[in-house]
Amino acid sequence: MQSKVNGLVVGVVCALVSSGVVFGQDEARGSSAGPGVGKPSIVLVDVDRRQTTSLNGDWHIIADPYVAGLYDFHNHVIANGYFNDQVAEPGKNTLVEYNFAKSPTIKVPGDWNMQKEWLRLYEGPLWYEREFDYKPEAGHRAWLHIGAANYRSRMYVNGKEACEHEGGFTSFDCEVTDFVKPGENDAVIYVDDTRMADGIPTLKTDWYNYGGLTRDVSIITTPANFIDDFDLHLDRATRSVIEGYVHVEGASAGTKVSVTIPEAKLAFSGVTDADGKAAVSMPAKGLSLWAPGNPKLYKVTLKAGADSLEDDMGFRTIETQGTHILLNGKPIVLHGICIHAEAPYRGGRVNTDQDVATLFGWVQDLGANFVRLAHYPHDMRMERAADKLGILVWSEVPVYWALHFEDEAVFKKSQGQLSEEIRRDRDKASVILWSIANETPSTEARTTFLTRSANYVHGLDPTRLVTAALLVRGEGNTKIIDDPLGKALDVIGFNEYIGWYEKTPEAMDQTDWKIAYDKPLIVSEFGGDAKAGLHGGEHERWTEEYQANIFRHQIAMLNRIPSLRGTTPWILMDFRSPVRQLPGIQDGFNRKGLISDQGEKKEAFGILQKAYKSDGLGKAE
Ligand code: GCB
Repeated sequence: MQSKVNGLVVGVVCALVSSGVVFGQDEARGSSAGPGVGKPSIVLVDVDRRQTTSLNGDWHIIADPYVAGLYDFHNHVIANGYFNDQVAEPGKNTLVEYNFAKSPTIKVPGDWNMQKEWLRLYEGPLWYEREFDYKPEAGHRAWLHIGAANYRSRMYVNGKEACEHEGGFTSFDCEVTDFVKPGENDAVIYVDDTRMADGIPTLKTDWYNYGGLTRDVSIITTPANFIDDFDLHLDRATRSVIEGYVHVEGASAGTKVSVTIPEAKLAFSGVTDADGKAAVSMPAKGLSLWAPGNPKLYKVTLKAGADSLEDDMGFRTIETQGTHILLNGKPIVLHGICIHAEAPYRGGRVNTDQDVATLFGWVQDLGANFVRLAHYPHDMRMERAADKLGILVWSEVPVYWALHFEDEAVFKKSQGQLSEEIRRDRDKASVILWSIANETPSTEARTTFLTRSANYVHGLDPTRLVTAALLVRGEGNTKIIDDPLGKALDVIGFNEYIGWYEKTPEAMDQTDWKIAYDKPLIVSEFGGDAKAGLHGGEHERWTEEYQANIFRHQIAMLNRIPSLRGTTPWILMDFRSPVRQLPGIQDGFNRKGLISDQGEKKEAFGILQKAYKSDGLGKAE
């Protein structure tokens, strides 16, 4: 059984194209991530619906800039690495140069920067350790679930390496069935947030590099054979059939699978093929279709052998027709706003129900029906909330600015992040757009890389639309959208900052637009900084009046673009960024929020709100 299980786990990992970092003695900036045995992780679906033992709470930490926990003075791997969590036995003269139990603690989930002043600007390796009680169940498997570990991480349970991972914003799981024992167990996690030239993102971003275990950590228990992936969606052609698949990890051919939606009196049963996959197709006439204004979620029960999962799912279709976006066959206009995963009031990353409620409260107050979750996958609570509230979602990977597009290894990493993101969220009706990049340079290598990404995403999820936030060119008073990447996209996103990084707000009155694509457009960013409470004339930079003036002119200008189907101005709330240093104004924050990080609404909020509530920005047809 055991070898069979191991074999199957490896099989799943290959199918997933896990980012499965195998990082060894490296690499950028002399940092070293360890010997790299390369045990990959997988992504379990619906982890919030599984039996879990939370590992949130206090963890001991050791900051380890010289990676003493892995290597000796000649850079050889040491046996007594910190992952052993060794303590010198009383009475014996053993040399142990660390002690987790006597080291300080921080909370998980949470980055280290905001919890300890001495770690505020720390970027590098740091070890986490905690003990936990567990009761292994016969015939079951145990998984260490990590909501997010920024950026590279290695997971150990009771001194054994469970897996390693690269990518700071996607969730992942490592199997620890063979490592856990009844009673007290010890988890050690190594997280290194050193920025890397060949990372995703790369060295430079306009957001804070919050390091550590920034989202929930838990142990998940599953049956030996279990539903590890599924896709259930309404067919685009008739909107009267639910189709897709259920994959059962470890199942042999002929394993029975069922899907039921009791409220709609729908039931499907089938069997798995030799790969553990059962194709699903069930007539589903008369469903109440999910949409903003009707966020209808059905209880869906999936069963396979001893495993059973209950999800809450909406059913809808999304497609394009010429320059239109059709939701459930009808043209829609997306009144949106960009959001970073910056926690309101307290800073750090969004990772609680309260954070999510605050952000979506503001989104609803704005009159928006759409959010762009920039610039990386957010905590899954965001998509769950969007599903419940009827808010459409643009989801993105941190393929941001000048990545190493010519490097095949970087492409593989991007595939890993895309597949992890899609696998986690393909059950959410709110997610309609997968964004593959933001503001990338228009080079041949970039276009090849991202065209491959678009094809890859279409292959993984043909039911949704692919987009990217493109840069715009200018010639005199004309703005031109003709980035060659547009050919590979379903919906063209574009960012422009007229009135802030170029020209004046009034220049927009003279700006015309030339668009090379007969596709729907979303202006994925525009805006300008304002310090909440700073008032002055509408031509005084940094004042609320200046920002409001930009919004007024943007709204008028954008309404002259006939194919504009959506808007996500930059940004809902101010967010921490090390490239924003102006004392007294920015103080380490990008101030383009419509709301400050302390919840103060700026004048521009009201202007956008008025446009959205009166249906005065963009047109559905
Ligand atoms: C952009 C980026 C975004 C920045 C923003 C700004 O174009 O996509 O990440 O934060 O501009 O404020 O400059």
